[in-house]
Amino acid sequence: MSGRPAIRAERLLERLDRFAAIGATAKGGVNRQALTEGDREVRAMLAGLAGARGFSVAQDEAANLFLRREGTDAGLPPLLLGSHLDTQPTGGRFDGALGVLAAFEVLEALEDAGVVSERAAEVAVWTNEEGSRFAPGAMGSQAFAARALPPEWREARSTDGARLGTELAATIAALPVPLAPLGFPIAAYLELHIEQGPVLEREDTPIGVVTGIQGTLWLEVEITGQAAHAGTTPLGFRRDPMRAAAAAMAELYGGIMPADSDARFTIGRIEAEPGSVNAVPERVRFTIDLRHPDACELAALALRIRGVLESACAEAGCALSIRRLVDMPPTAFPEAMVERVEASARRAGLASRRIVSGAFHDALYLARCAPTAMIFCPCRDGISHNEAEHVEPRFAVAGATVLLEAALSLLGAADTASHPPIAASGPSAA
Ligand code: HGY
Ligand code: MN
Ligand code: MN
Repeated sequence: MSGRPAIRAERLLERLDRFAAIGATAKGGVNRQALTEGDREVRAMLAGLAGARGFSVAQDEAANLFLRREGTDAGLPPLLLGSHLDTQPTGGRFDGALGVLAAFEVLEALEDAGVVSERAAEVAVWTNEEGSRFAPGAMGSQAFAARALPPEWREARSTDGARLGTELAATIAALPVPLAPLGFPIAAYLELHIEQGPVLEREDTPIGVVTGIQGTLWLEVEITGQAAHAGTTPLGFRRDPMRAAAAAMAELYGGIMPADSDARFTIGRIEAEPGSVNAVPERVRFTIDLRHPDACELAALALRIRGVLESACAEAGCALSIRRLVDMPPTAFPEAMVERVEASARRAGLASRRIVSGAFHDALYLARCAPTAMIFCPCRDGISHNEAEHVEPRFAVAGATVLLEAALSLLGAADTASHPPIAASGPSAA
């Protein structure tokens, strides 16, 4: 080993700029939605960088991409590091991309230093984490953890009318590399991500040690009434789904978040059919994103939402249907992994604090496969899912440094008596 592995800040920061150019928006953000040409372009770019370093590249039938640096024992489950490269429609340069490029930087740092590890280390690029073009989110990591891709997902239609199965096939075909199995044993999983909230920046703490992820429900609400003439139809003759939706929304906005500071209630998308200025709509469809750290509270809120919608629809003479698009229960990461990340931050000389993630991440599903941990770094004003998303270079490098330290400890390639490498037997409470 030629010297201790180290993150090369300029290489990481240059990559972040280069990748942000793919799908760059006029306002300085990124629109690189899942399984679009931009997504395929960055996947190819990363695969090229991996090939240039002698790392092998593979992808599975969910188009999850794997870049592998071999260890001495190919039979051992690898250490996996990763995140996602797809973005929101008006996304930022760092949500997902920081985790992927920092993970790749870790592999390069190991290679530069000639680290010999028993286990392979792999970077995973998970398909469609955002879920904004095709629901559900965290699609690739869910399929990996379940070792199956539900057939009905392939028929999912995007907001721009595309069929998921078609886009998935095009993405896989665009990168002719060996096919990886959908799901395979891994020793542990690490993910670096921006906090997407204000806590770390407010406390000027460079590292967040994520203890878990709150629960998330996505609902698609459809209210059906009767289309009618806007000018000639008196109130008593209307069955107006927009009126039902507006009444329910007012009650839910007024009653959920003001009453519980841990609850998150968001209506991000709404559409009316036929969508004509002078016709009472026949149908209104909107999404609800509901989150809570407590599973029971989440379930209670979901029941309350259904009740409010049912009474508003009854009042307006409309029919109601609610489809559950995403149901992610709250997840806690193993204490041993949390402590390992804290020890890694200490070795890197960086202050850290424990934090629960308000956003979901692919790590939520990897936690079902192996010991999993997440590292957060601050983002400016806590802004994310916004083109103004920004991370100070020093924080991006700090996060990557802790990711490297944690990887070294798990690979058994660091002087960490306190945290021995993963037992050779494979996944454990590492
Ligand atoms: O919605 C989320 O929590 C994630 O950022 N996609
Ligand atoms: Mn993300
Ligand atoms: Mn996101």
